[in-house]
Amino acid sequence: MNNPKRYTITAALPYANGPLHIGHMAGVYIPADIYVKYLRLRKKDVLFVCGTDEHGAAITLKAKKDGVSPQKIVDAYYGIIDRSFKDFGIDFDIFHRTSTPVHHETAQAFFLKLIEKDTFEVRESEQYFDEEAGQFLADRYITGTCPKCGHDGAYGDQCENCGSTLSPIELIDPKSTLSGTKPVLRKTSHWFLPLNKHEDWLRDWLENGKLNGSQQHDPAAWKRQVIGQCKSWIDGGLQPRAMTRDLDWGVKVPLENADGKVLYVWLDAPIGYISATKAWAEKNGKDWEPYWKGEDIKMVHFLAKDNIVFHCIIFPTLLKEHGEFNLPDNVPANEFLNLEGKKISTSRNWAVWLHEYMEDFPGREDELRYVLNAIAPEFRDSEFTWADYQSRVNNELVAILGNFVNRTLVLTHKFFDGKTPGAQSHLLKEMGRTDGSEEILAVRREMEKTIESYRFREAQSALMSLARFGNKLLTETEPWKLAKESKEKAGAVLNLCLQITANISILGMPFLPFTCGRLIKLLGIEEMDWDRSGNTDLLPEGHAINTPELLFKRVEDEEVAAQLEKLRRDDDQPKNTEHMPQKETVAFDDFMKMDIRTATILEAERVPKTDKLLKLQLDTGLDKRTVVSGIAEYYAPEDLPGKKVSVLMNLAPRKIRGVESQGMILMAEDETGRLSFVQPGDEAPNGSYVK
Ligand code: B3M
Ligand code: ZN
Repeated sequence: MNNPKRYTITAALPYANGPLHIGHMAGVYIPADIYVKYLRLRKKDVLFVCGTDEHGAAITLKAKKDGVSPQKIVDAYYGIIDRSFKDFGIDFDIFHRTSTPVHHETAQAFFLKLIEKDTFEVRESEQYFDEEAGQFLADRYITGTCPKCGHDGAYGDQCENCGSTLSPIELIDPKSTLSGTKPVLRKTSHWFLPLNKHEDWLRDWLENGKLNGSQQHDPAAWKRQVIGQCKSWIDGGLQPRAMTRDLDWGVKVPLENADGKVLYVWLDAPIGYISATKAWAEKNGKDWEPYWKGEDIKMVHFLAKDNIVFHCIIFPTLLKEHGEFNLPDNVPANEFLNLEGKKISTSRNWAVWLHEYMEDFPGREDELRYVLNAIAPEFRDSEFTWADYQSRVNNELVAILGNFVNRTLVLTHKFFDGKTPGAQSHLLKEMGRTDGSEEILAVRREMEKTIESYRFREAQSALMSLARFGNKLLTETEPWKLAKESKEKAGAVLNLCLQITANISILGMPFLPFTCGRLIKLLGIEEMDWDRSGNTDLLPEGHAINTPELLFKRVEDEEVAAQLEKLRRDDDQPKNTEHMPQKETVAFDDFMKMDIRTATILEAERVPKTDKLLKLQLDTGLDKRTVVSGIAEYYAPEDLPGKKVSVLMNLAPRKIRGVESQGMILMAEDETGRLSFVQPGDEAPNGSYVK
């Protein structure tokens, strides 16, 4: 599309089950934000939407793990995620939520339209059901032995030990994670999207850009790996996919006889882009439809590679079936960012969290934006290391950009009283130099070309080349020496340097918004449109600039060492627990029903053929009894005799792996799942009440 009237830009909705880390930023949000800021500087009509994805097993599992309601989880993380986006200058028009009424209504109406169009096939299938918990089990809620490698603790959808994709039916000895009981197969019916029937048009659309016979997008403008991934999916044969689930958290299926059923999270989440648009329009007195329906819209979805199939195959199929909405013009998905040689892992806390970066490096948001964009995984996986962060900040931002701007401003104050000297291109020519206009314009053009083809790393390098050009000019002409022989010549050089600086304040805005904001203040100018860039007359003769201040600070070795130390310390270690919200209120009487006492471990041994379980003999003061405890990953049996513990005595006895467990040892569990004993002091003899 050559000159769209509107741009609708979406960024993948992060699950509201954890804070954001640098992988999210480099993969999705920084590229999207650069693109949007650029379009806005070009005065385009652009809408940038995002929000939290608040449904699906990712949320309910986290809620179960923390022992709180899903609502509590999503409320807590919505705030944390929203804050991080604001902190790093990610400029959404709206940051919405999929738990809002407008979203539920929009998703339900969309679904009903598809029912009307006969898009789905209702199919009956057998699924695992937990009779004790009284509910069907999502794949992730079932664990068992992996049929491929024998690993005990594989999930219903995947074995994390050997990486095989599984279906819950394949698990040997399946167990429900809700009740620990063996689930039973029960018949249930769901609405399936017969993707197999959509292969032909999807292929034509993805590979040739054709939709209903006309050219809808330019496939040459798409990243090869995105089309490649889709092609291999389609070549492998698309399967019908259930678009509903038996769950009590999510958007309810708006039909009769559908009690206990919700929309599949990947049906509801992308509709979140539409409902966010509606909410934005409502708030701003605008019309939402022109951003989704019509010829002259350019719609671009930013996301990471694990979301490609949902945005390039499933969502387009739903949109096309619905009939009223546009399909995306591009999906410039990124690959993954690794950290210090390993995959980023939320559960192992191998990550650089944005809210922690803010604490450790306040006021240095642009430094992280810059580095993450410089190494963004645009075409292949890439890696963040703290040493590389330090070297890019010190050798590029400080030594090139910061140094150039600072020298320019300081020299202008020193020799011209802080006033812009007049342009003198003939003097520059006499000195054997160009007047810079061609070079600056070339940078602008290069940036436009690369940004518009989603190559933001190259665009940022082009920006830096402008600062390099300016630095070289200063170093070679030495205006501080020139000023002594010819003030005019020194003025000619500094004029050009100031014009370059003003250009940087425009061209750099999408990449370094905070820095460019400060630069504008230092130059004493208003923010200018992109179209003003590429010129050497941005600052008129005599224009006063403000007192220089440094734009960037060096990253010291100690700061890098501290970050590395923190990563190592935190790796597999408890994370702070501030994100584990408080559970629901209980009555005092309910608490007092629990008989918790102090006890001492007498003997401990492993329960055969298990990874996690220990069988413990306890002296409870009242009696000697056996308790099975899932702590074998954290404690060796030989270290346990003599340890004081707290026991819930009146828990109904349960048989675990053939051993009757008479009670439960109280453990403290941190966010990573690591367990440690809740220990009474030595003063409390066995059998003392804990209350
Ligand atoms: N929440 C998956 C993810 O965070 C999902 C994206 C939804 S985009 C509509 O990776
Ligand atoms: Zn396995």
